[in-house]
Amino acid sequence: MAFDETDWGGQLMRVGKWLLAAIGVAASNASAWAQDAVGRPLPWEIGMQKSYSPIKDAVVSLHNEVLVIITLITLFVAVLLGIVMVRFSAKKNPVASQLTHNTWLEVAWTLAPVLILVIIAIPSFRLIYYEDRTADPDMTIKVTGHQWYWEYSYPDNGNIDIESRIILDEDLKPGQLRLLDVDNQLVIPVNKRIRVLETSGDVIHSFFIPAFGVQRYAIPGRTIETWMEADKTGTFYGECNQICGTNHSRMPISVKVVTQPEFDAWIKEQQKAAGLTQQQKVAMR
Ligand SMILES: [Cu+2]
Repeated sequence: MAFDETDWGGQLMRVGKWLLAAIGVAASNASAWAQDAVGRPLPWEIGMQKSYSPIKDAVVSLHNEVLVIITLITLFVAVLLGIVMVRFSAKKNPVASQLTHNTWLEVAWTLAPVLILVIIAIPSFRLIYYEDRTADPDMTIKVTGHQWYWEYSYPDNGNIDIESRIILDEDLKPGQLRLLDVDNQLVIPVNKRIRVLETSGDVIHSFFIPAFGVQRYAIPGRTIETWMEADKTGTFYGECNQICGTNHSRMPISVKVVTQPEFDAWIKEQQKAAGLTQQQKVAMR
């Protein structure tokens, strides 16, 4: 699949920033943010977050295709309305037509929308199956939603298990993002296909990372699969986006994408902290 790289959100943001600068308002406090925060929301953003993964490229591409179709439909309906208002106004057309049925016209205006929906459905289903499963992943992580934190397990790396909780407002350090930064990040290697298996320990949560185009329910008693592949190192932010209780807004996702050697070093550190024995380490091989 070839995906259009047009970044409408970025374009709109640039226009917004320019307008604000023109009236003398500081458009963004980007410098105050952590330097490596790559996938994160920005002030005055209208479109989607910039893409940093193949799935998100596909999402943006489908979005642009559908945008063309709905724009054409809207223009077509607007033109028809204009014609009706001018040509069939009470002034110009005092005697209304008594016509109530026209079989061919009715067949046409039923079939045309059906065809348009089929045209949209084909790339849409293609995308659903594309993000559903990855053929040969480089590694697997398991994501478990809890009220109200995330748990990340690395079954390929000795079942390391980390819990990730929000940094509360009063504990925020300079450069940390409110409602987005966490104590323990999900760490993954760059340019690697990562199979994500999701489940929940209590209620339904949803694992959502806009920059990777990842959005999947975490449902208790079920395991749901998706995948992600980051094409840039840095920090990427997401949130639980399924209403899951009082602190639904207090379970952000922060992903640290690092190089493979950095990832290996991090895994070793975690194994040491978890106190894995040599026997367990050998068994993992
Ligand atoms: Cu949740």
